Amino acid sequence: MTRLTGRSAFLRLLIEEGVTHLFGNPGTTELPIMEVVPDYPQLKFILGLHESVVVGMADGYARASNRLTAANVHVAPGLGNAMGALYNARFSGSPIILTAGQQEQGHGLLEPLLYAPLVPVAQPFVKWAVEVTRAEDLPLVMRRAAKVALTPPTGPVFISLPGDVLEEEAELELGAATRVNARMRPSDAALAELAARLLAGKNPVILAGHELGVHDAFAEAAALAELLGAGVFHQTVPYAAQFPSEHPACLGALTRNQKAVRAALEPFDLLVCLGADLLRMSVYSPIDPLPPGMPVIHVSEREWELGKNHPTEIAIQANVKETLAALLPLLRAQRNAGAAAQAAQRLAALAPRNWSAQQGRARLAALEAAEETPIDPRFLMLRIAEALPREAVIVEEALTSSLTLPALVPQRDPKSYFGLASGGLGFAMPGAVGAALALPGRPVTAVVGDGSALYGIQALWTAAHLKLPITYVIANNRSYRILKERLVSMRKSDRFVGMDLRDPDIDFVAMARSMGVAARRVVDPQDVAPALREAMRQGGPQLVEVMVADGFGDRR
Ligand SMILES: Cc1ncc(C[n+]2csc(CCOP(=O)(O)OP(=O)(O)O)c2C)c(N)n1
Ligand SMILES: [Mg+2]
Repeated sequence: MTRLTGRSAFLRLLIEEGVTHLFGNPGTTELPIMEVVPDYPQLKFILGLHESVVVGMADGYARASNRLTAANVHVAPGLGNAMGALYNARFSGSPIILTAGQQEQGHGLLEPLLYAPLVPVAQPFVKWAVEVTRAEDLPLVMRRAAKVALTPPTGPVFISLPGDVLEEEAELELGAATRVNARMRPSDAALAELAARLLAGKNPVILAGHELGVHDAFAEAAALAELLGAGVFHQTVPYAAQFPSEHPACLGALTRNQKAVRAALEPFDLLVCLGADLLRMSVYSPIDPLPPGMPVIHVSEREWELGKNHPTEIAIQANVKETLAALLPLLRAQRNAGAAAQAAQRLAALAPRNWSAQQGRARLAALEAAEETPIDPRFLMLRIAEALPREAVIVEEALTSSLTLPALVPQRDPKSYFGLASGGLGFAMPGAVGAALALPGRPVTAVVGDGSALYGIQALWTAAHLKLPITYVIANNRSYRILKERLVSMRKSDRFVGMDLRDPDIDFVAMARSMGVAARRVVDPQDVAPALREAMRQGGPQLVEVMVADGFGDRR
């Protein structure tokens, strides 16, 4: 037993659970915590200047490290500000313990400023939400929160910390961490059935998901693709990297367009979904993205995803790496010479349309637009791809401007790419900070649209404060171009209201400099490459604002 205040117990328990960074934005209700932060140098406090940025940084850190991450925000308004980022973290399954200071119990009843019950606010977006009512419960609550966040399906949890609990002294037994080993592999019978079904497919295709990246299973997935002679699509949502793009079986990413996805899948007779979301879409369409009657095999540790929207012939709740490790020897043993020859033939036939072939075409298209001013975003993406060092980490949220980026920059390793999660904007600016903290030694390049950047622009200050090796490339088309495009294509109107970021124009260079980030603006296509090279050479946080075409003749 140790006699401790609630505030010290809170920090000690975070540290004992392996947390190294506490992302936060403090207020009066968090002062007890801030007071003791200096007592625990093992836990680095990372200040974010808005709660969406705080949770966005934590999300980036969690995605890039797959480790338990902590974030603290300020009572009801702070939690409210964080909800969009929390929604993102829920999609990406980030194991975050989100806490908020709360008005003292009883005092809250008087409805003071800043008070509202916090648990019901956080609840819909987290795996578990609870308010601590006695300091003596902190060990149990914190240990359980860590366990819940880290057990697949991983995801954020929320704890409300009333002031009186943080002040209270109690005799505490801090206990010890529990880690649930959820690296389950299927039963022998299930593996045998799976192997037989896979070998019965005449023309299978694989849908690769982020669980392959999270569990470091690129090699196993590649071996499966080779054994089956199956092409591999990246899943529709790029929470994290999914499959090495340069592998000859890689066919690039499926879009979130139902009609296009269905057409892409139609030629195949079996869809093998590995640690992926089965065709998560965005905008409504009456068309089902899965071709009618297409048989599906789905392996995921996220039980909820299995058979969620589509009947699934074989649905297996298991760890994808363990499953593949057990499955591959069976397939090797059972596959006959005829099947092996057919697989090799299918694989060879993918060459003209695999990722590498697509990259060649994307490169040519980008080069054809090389002279255009304003700069064609495809040309910008090509120049970014060329400038990136091999070990670079991409954080991406540039919508229309970055459409071609996944075709130009290969996913090489599980930490090489972090993109859109829930559709909610505001991840990339702070996410890059979290990724840079989680992956020391790896330069981070954040490719961000002008609109998207403004949902998390304060992250620039944290990047400057911590001198992080991040290059922010802002694709500035002075608009919400995607909304304009959709108004035209979906509603046949070009009366653009609320989609232009002009008059006054936004000066990202001045904004970056005001927060301590060196910045330059590029207008001429031939200046793109030198500006990117120079920014990346500097090492510290840098911003390159690139004026790109708005797609509508830059009319005002
Ligand atoms: C939090 C949040 N608010 C609003 C939106 C709606 N939205 C989707 S795309 C978009 C425009 C993004 O602009 P930008 O980053 O400049 O990319 P562009 O469309 O110009 O390529 C907006 C406002 C959203 N997805 N998330
Ligand atoms: Mg824009």
